[in-house]
Amino acid sequence: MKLLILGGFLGSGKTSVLMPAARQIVAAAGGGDKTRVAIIENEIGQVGIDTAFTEGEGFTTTELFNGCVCCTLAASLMDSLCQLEKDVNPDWVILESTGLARPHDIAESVKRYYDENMNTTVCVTVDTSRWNKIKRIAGELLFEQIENADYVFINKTDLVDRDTVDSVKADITELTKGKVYEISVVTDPEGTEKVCAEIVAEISAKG
Ligand SMILES: Nc1nc2c(ncn2[C@@H]2O[C@H](COP(=O)(O)OP(=O)(O)OP(=O)(O)O)[C@@H](O)[C@H]2O)c(=O)[nH]1
Ligand SMILES: [Mg+2]
Repeated sequence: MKLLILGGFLGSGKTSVLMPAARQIVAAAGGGDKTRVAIIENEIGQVGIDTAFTEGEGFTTTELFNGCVCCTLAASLMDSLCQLEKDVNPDWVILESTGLARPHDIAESVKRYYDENMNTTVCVTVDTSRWNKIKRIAGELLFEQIENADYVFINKTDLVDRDTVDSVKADITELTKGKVYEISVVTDPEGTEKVCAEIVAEISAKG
């Protein structure tokens, strides 16, 4: 099983990116078979708004609520992966982490406690329109999320002007070791699908 972890601050676009990513995985496998992808939704609270959405699209979705899988619910994540492998045996698991998680830590624990050879990838979304405000409030957390990401999506570029996109991109590029893409899930869904297809192909090539 490959694990794609979608991280990024609250409201940055994780769920919006999840669907094109899941669709591109299914398409890359020849289309049609949605059991190739399973989704895990992690939420800090008790209510899962995102789950109704992912299940509505036909993907098996496991909910992990009331905590964060990068800390308090780490053991529950291992249980869920084990259960999914047994029941569904998907090629890919996409995990949407909470906005307050450190996705790189999740990847590390999965390798340490579940499978040291697991193909894990961290993809982080950034709300370009709120970057300058949020970095002042949640600086350290945001920076850590981005620093260790394999891919960073500078999202919601439709809400800002070109200069703002460029300055946010400069900040992110300086911070991260990963590849940086500009996207706008809402106004350019085709562009987002294309980026997801590219990433799915790259991850698949890693084995
Ligand atoms: N204008 C614009 N809105 C967007 C874009 N991407 C996402 N949104 C909107 O931003 C809001 C949050 O998007 P989500 O995908 O739910 O974000 P999230 O990171 O999953 O949010 P949480 O799970 O609550 O942390 C929704 O209302 C989306 O429709 C974008 O590219 N442009
Ligand atoms: Mg979400």
